[in-house]
Amino acid sequence: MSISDSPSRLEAVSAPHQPDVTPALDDLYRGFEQELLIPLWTEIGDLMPVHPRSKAVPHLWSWDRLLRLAERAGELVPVGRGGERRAIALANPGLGGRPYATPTLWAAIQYLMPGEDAPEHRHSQHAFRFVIEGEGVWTVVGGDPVPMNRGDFLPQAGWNWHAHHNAASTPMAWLDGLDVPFQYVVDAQFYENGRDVISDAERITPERSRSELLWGHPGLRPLSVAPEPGGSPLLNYKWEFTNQALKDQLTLEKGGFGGTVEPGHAAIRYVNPATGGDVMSTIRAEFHRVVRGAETAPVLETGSSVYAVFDGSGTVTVGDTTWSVTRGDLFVVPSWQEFSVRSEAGSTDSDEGALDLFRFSDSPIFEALHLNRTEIGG
Ligand code: GTQ
Ligand code: FE2
Repeated sequence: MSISDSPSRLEAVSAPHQPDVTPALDDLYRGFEQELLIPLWTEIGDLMPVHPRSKAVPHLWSWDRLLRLAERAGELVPVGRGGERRAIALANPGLGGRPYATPTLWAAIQYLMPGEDAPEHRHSQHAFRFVIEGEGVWTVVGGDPVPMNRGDFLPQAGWNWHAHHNAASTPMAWLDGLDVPFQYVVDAQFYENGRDVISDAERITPERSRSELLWGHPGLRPLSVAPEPGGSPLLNYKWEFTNQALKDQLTLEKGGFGGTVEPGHAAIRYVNPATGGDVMSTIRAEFHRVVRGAETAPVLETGSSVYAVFDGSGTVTVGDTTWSVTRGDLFVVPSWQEFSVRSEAGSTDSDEGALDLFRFSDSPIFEALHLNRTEIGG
């Protein structure tokens, strides 16, 4: 196709509210094209929509199918220098085949076989791990071995050295979240390889990391150390504390003392114990518990989220799409798409018989730039 026949020019010349096509007008558009100029009036609807129209679409990945493929990768694909991690990213079908769950967020299932090491490296990308199943892997962050068990949330701010090693006799899978797409689009990335093999002193398997011994006591901070700028100094938010916080909110609600965000919906945000703010500058993490039979109010928010179904089962609605979800499933909520969940009866570990959802989002970016907006839908 020649330049003069490009659809954008033909569309532009024949757009509504535009003068009739004349040789002079045609010549003007040809001039724009040759000088690499684009007039606003041909692009306004796409560039300045009345509300966000994300190219990302709502999508659900089933845990069973993901895990089966991760297991196959464990048998067939080695982990080591170069590839660095056996991590398999969720690729949102609206984002052109890129390994992006949303326009800003990377989400992946990472799989490590017994005895395997993922080599040390560091990068500007902020990252976390959330354990959906299993135990026996230690992530070594800045020389501090941190245990990973089901329900644990492990933030790891950018530019920290990290390696993972599986000290158990069984494979382990977990969820990774990073701000890879965001740092890609703003060209912020730096990356460096560390040692190929971690030392024996780092291969120990303590139940609590040094970071937890220092920072893991509610409301108390050590005077002996200054917190790291850039992210939370606490490297593991253990499940027992998250679970207890949610249980206590629901107990208060039952006693008529409130404490929940809405009836039957307890929720917490993971925060930096040194600041009370988000655990990382680009990623927010939360945990939601919706008791059996309860429903959340439909809400629209700027920014995108990825959810992991930690336990229970229910129905999730994102925009025009509704899914039945169950333990381990992962799904995406794009910017400004109405979102609600309903918790349903099902077999579950949590004593409330609730739908338990881990969520991460790019909200800190939106809040820092004053682009955050929330609306109750319905
Ligand atoms: O575990 O260090 O999913 O560097 C993507 C990039 C995990 C990691 C990912 C990473 C890692
Ligand atoms: Fe990494």
